[in-house]
Amino acid sequence: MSAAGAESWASNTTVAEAASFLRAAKRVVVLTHSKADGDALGSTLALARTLGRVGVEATPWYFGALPHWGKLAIADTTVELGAEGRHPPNDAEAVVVLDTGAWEQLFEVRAWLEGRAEQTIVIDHHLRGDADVGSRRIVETLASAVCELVTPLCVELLGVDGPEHLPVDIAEPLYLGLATDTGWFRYSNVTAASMRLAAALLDAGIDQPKLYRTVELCERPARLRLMAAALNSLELHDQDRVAIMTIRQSDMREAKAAPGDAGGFADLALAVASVRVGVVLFETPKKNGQEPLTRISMRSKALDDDSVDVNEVAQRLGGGGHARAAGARAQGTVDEVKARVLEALT
Ligand SMILES: [Mn+2]
Repeated sequence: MSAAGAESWASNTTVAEAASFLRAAKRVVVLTHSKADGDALGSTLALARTLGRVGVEATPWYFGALPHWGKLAIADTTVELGAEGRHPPNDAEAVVVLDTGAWEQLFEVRAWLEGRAEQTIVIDHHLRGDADVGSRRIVETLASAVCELVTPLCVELLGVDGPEHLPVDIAEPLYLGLATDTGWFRYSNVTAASMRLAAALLDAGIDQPKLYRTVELCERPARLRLMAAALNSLELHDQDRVAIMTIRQSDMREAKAAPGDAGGFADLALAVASVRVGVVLFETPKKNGQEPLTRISMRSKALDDDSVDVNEVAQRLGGGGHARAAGARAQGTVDEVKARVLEALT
């Protein structure tokens, strides 16, 4: 099998079939993209808790930094933190990959996951993925969050009448993914379906103010110092339409920041009227003998016409994502990568 283009990155199975496949497994490994975000954590936790309730041992494995509130979201659910040389057990009978289907976002676990496509289900809402990650796929690119796609699977597995009847410890992580991937229901990916699901999950009894406080109002002071450094680095290009911020390892040290403190800044510059695309370039820590690597995050403004398709730009840089939010990891120093990003954008 080869990489799937937009035409083949589509569902080839149903929720009912996915549910019966997972029910038949004894041990399930639940994976998501490197550096799990709210949707990645929420979908993996909701599915693992659901499978646990129906007698299937399911363990999420996370690679890369987690958000600082990750522990609160995980609570007493058993999860594993993977690393180089620390990968899931080989006797897993089934694998679920959530919120990505791209090798590029699964690089830390790729060596373990490769060759397991027959046992693997991918559930994703991104525009592209690699067809050889999993033989079964549920893909809906119009879903605002992968939690929107995992919800019917949880409902099916538990045999309840709808999301409003889900146990609150499953409804809550689903809401977490929905809320964070839509910027708390502000982004252009919000649909009537996402609002209906949010309403149903509220009916299930989740505590939305508490969740908002946990995720959005609990930053460490280092995060604000890092934000100040990022804003200080702001450059405007292409008649003030492209905003680029840079975070270097020296900024991380001065702010006493942890890797998880650096995400989500690409949004900030979109507040400026003329700006159509916000870009953050993150200098990754140097590894001995390896080429410098720069992480690129891009956000674009939803405009009536002429919105920039950052997924398309990210793909040209070796990454991907969504039309309004995408990223890539590129070889080269921050300054080298900046020149390439600007060339791709202008
Ligand atoms: Mn997502």
